[in-house]
Amino acid sequence: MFKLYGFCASNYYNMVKLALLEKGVPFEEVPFYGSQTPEILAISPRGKVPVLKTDQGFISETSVILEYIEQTQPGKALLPADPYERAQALALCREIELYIELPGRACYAEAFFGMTVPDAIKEKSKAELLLGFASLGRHGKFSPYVAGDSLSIADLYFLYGVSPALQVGKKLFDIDFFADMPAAKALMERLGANPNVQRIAADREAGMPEFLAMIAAKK
Ligand SMILES: N[C@@H](CCC(=O)N[C@@H](CS)C(=O)NCC(=O)O)C(=O)O
Repeated sequence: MFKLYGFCASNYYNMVKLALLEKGVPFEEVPFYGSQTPEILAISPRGKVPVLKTDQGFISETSVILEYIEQTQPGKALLPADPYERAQALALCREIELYIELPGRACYAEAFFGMTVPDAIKEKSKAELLLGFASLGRHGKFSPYVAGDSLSIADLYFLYGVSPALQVGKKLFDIDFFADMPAAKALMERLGANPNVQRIAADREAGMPEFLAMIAAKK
């Protein structure tokens, strides 16, 4: 059985967890925080979460884990069978990760953890986020899912990569990045009603005090 290493407050961890739940693949969760200690680096080469333990060994990097699960596991397909449509869905994942999640992440310390992020970094993130959301608005189909008519890996990136960036927009820049994207907003609300998404949100809530205590200890 797969073992999913990570913690419930991690948005990348939750992308993989949702893929496994949606496909009905059995897995065990192993509490694991990223760091640069030799023990952690022996499992995760860059010290990041999540990591998937398979019968053959560990796999790191969310996009790679998700493709591995898609290639090896039965259950609901989370990528289109048609190669062109598949490429579009994967491009949307990459665009969300590179142009929305990562610039948003540069501001998480201030938006979520009571720290201060230098103005130059915030300005850079704001400019990148505006371009990232514009790109999502052009490329996303939202008909009704991000990449078309069925739930795909792009929706996992959307749900867990875009949500924190939306909060960064509101908290730090007083911007609603969804202001001109009603279909995206509606999809986010619909995804929130999915029972597996709700289960993950409850686990996240339960794991949050431990995670915040760890962040406080690091400060
Ligand atoms: N590129 C990685 C990013 C994963 C990532 O940033 N994980 C965060 C938690 S959400 C982490 O492990 N942070 C710990 C650290 O950087 O020390 C992936 O796609 O899996």
